[in-house]
Amino acid sequence: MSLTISSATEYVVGGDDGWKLGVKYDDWVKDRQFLVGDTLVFKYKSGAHNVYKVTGDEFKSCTVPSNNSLGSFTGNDTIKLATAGTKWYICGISGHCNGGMKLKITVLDGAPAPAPSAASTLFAKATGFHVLLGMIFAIAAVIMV
Ligand SMILES: [Cu+2]
Repeated sequence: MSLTISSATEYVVGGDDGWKLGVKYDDWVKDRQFLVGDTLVFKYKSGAHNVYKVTGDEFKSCTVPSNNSLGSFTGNDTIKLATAGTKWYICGISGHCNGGMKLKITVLDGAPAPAPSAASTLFAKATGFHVLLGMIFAIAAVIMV
């Protein structure tokens, strides 16, 4: 069991482009880090596309599995990344996977160590300064009495 502090992220696959032909999904994946607990959302015009979770071999050969492992195709298909490892998704419409509608991501286990935020560092400094200020006033008060 690992304790996850950060909240889960929801990724709309392809960003504003969504799930369609003509999007370079490798480029979209490059700058993102996927963690267990995050969610993928495939957005597309219902009926125009679909989403299948596939194996690495099926991904390479663009083979559409006979079962739909993602449930219904609504055009707003949400997938929770439940386990770490490499995940492959393709569009099952004929020719679309070969046309580029294929997504490969690596899901990492757990959250990265949270870096101390600038705000909390500032707060620590401010607190230290106030303690110092308080001591000066306390000393001044003693002298004045
Ligand atoms: Cu498609």
